[in-house]
Amino acid sequence: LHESVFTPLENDCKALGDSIRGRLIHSLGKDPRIATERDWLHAVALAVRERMLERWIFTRRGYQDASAKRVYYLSMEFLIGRGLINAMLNLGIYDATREALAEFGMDLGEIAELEADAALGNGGLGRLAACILDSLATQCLPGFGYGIRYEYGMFAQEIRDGIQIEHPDTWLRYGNPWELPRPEGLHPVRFYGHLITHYRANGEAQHFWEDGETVMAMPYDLPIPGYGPGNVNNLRLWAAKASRDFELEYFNEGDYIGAVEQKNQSENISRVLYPNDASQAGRELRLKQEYFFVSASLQDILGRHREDGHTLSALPNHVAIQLNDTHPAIAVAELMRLLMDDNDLPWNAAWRITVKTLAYTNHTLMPEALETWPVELMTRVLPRHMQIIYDINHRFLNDVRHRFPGDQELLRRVSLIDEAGARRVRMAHLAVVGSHHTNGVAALHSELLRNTLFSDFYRIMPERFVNVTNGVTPRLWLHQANPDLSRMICKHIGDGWIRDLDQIAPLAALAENAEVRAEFRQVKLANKRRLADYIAAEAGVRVKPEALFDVQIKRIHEYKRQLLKLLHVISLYNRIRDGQADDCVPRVVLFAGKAAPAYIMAKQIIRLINDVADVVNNDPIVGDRLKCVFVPNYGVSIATIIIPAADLSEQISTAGTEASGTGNMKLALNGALTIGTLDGANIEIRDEVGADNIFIFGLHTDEVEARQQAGYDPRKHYRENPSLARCLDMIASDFFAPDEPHRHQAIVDSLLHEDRYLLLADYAAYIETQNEVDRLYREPEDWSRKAILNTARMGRFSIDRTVREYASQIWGIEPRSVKGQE
Ligand code: DL6
Repeated sequence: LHESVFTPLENDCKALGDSIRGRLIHSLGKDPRIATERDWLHAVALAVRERMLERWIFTRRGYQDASAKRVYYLSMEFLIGRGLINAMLNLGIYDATREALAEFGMDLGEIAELEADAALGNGGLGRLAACILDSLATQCLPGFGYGIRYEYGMFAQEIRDGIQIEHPDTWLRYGNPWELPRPEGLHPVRFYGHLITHYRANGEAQHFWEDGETVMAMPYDLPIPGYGPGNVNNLRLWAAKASRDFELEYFNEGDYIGAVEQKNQSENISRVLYPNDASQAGRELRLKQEYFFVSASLQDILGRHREDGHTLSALPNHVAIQLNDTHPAIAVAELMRLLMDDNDLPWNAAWRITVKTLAYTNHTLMPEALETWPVELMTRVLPRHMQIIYDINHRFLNDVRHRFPGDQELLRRVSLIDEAGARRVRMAHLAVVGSHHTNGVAALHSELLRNTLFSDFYRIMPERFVNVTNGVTPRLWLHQANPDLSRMICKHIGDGWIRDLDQIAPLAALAENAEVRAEFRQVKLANKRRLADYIAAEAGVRVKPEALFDVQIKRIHEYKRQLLKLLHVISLYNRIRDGQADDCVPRVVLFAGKAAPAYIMAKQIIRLINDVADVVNNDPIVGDRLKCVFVPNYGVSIATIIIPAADLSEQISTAGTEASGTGNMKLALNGALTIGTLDGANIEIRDEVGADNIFIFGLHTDEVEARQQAGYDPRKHYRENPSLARCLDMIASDFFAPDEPHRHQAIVDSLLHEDRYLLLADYAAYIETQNEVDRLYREPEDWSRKAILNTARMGRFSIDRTVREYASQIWGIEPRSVKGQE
């Protein structure tokens, strides 16, 4: 009986049309005569979703029946973007669905544009999490995401008079057709309260965490379809709901309004994503968000483990949990608490299980991004966890003392508590000590972790440190975003590369074929036309598609050095005005990215970019030789328009600051040439594409450090380089801000007096390398050969390789394909 309820749906145009009509009328209750495009969007999404759910159920069954070890990816961020086209392509029903819609007189392209991006992340870290989910499902690996269902995701960015204005991201306003609410699967999460200690007859202490506030975590499930015959895995996002007990208490006291206020208060936990990238918010609500989703996820995981009939001591055999940065690092203390307080395990057993189950990925070396929480705050919000952290620290430091006797400084440095000033808990230390592996996300980054940030830990437990270089999903970032290039590649070498990017390598031989190069240029030009139309509509600037499209698209941050790019723009502008730009090719310089709302300097940089763009774009002497555009509201969907159209990819962070970068991979995969420093994954990209097919410039990590050690003086470069001095003087004067003369003084001051990221030191090399870029662009055959080689040599940067490395080195999981069960 149970098996006969499954009736696999057909995927032909007729069946899809029937489903779409059925969902429109029977699920949404809409009359096709008056249905809006958005109604059709929801109807199609439901019709597509129907085609995932049986496989989703079979996937879960398959893992359970095989008693497969699972990985749970705990991340505060999942930057997924839109779901519709991705799901259709992954399920292989794109063409049939488009045709079915056309029969109703609807255009799939237009409808798909109405879907809101699920922008539940800031940037690299969140997008990596989304790529990892795609890969787990595609490779039939038992892997699930756990995160937060933010009611408001990443803010929407408007540029008004050159200034960033933030608007709330109301992505759920029309509902989310992909999610399945599971109100029956609530878990309670406690905050505040106090501890009571009882002593057993044997003198052992038993701790009870009592009172405080309880918030309920309610799960919403999002099916994640793999590409082709892949599995359908699950992303479970938690929303905060007031607990019934909590409400009743107030209602019984007759304080109706008070009850509603309190309800709102507790539900605020999942209200909004913190828009901080590479800096810590440090607010109580943030700590509560972190604990909220960690506690709910761990309760869920332990519950499933029990249901599967396994003992707790066998947890590491069946479960791996990956902490995406330190945001979920409280998991170390929470797992200990659940094992000891709720399951009566002794410390040593609980500790063995915890360390063997958890692993931690670090995504940044930036000191301002490393999470620490005041001991006072942690004690108040999570008193039991603070106590457990003290215990972990005590035992860990005893161990270190034993192994390195007399080294007080070492103890101070590795302690989980920073004792300098008001005491703080170091979450990165907690994550390293409480997990079996810590990984960086590119070779250089992992080396720097071992030699700088975690050098003491590396000395103490070297076997815990590994590297797993990031990757990107070729499904979204080439096959979906760049359909013309995808078709062209498939025509020449087949479509195996979509599931296995190593299979794109044979394209390299075709780079020698003039016809293929011409075809490649045609595709690029068409993508540039599409972007030019978008820019005209969204930024009001007309650009020529034949120009070199030079893009820097990423969060706005001083270390990423958007200002260095802008100095190049100003220097080009000066050369044009001086009549010395004959050797320069026409360029369109595109910037896109959001600034954290409280990051004043980043917002100032956006304003300067727009001020410079205003002058350059409206100067008749310049014409089409140079355009500068800030594309507003950068996110996943806009990236899919920009990346396929890029000629030049700017990856110019100060060496030693960008952990990896993944935009660098997406752009190279789409045949953009990189201009970059030897930072993050740029180094590995150079190794793959060959030094002749990338533009590398600037100081190396050790040189950066040496300059800083020696007392770096940015004014020296100002004095010695007249072109640089001229650019800086123009910014400092009223040239770009005639209505407000000193508007950009703070930028110039920071560059001349500190220049923390050594822009001025790298300026000359950067300009010289940009001149080389110009020279090569004048040779379209050479340029396109190198561009094709970039695409062809990106195999290593597939997220599938990344995930396989995690699976074998860290998680110990294996593929379980469920195909054939339907
Ligand atoms: O690992 C993904 C991504 C890296 O590629 C970037 O280099 C890195 O900056 C980014 N980090 C973040 C937030 N940092 N923290 N914490 O997005 O991770």
